[in-house]
Amino acid sequence: ELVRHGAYNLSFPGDPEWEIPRARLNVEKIIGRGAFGVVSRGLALDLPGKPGWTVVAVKSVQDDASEKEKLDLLSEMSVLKHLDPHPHVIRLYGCVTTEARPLVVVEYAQYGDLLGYLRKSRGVRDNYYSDPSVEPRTSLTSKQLLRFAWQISDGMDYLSKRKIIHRDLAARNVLVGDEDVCKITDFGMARDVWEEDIYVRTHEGRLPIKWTAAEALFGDGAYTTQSDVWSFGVVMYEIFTVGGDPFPGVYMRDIPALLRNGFRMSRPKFVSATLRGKKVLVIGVG
Ligand code: ACK
Repeated sequence: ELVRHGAYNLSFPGDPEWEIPRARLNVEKIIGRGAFGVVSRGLALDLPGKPGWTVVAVKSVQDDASEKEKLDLLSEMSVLKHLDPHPHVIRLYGCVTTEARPLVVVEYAQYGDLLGYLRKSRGVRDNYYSDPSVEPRTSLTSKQLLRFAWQISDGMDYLSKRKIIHRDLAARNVLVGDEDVCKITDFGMARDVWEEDIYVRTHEGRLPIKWTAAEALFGDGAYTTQSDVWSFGVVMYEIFTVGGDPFPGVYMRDIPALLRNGFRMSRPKFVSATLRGKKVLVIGVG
């Protein structure tokens, strides 16, 4: 089914099963803006199975977005449509395709992205994210950090079982919701996402070099569930350095050659002895 868009003459693939009547959605405040699009907080009335008002996040595109960018947003949504609600994956509520700009309505995660959450836990004066020789101070316990890692692995396990390759797993693409629960987000868009200093332009688009598996960087550039596992390893580095920058001191442009020569990121200097030692009990954390 196609929904026609008068003045703009654009067409989006509508889906009556997921369409939210525009009148039941109040878009309130912009909470994030970038080359990728715009994220706002909003309220939705009477979502399926949720009577009354629900706080939601509304994803949209910039005012000057091309039709391709609009369709990309809806293609992310079409990935989410095939998932059942999972505690560690951001949940899709529906979309609005009856206006010039499509809106994708997802679960709201009140604490924002995990990278910001980790960095905030260091306190306002601690800005040493990129200096691995400075021990991070944090209000988070090792157990909480381990729980984040477990939740993300659980969400990724679910995605991989549904044959979804994320391609852009990173702490910036994990959200923290009620009770500090991590939820994976921003998948399906990876190849089209753009962020300075993280993605570089290639024939395929932009790549988050420091999070991308060696085999996906060169060779045929194929992404698999295993390349998501590599990214998960980098996320573990981000978690246990409490928001540290991966590959400290290494220029992004040097990474492919270094990896090809067998170079790997070293273990962070400041990880608590219980996590570093052999006594880590991962089973049952969660
Ligand atoms: O740290 P933040 O507030 O959390 O800043 C980023 C920004 O939008 C750009 O991605 C926030 N954001 C994205 N999706 C959601 C969501 N579902 N719930 C809450 N905040 C979100 C993210």
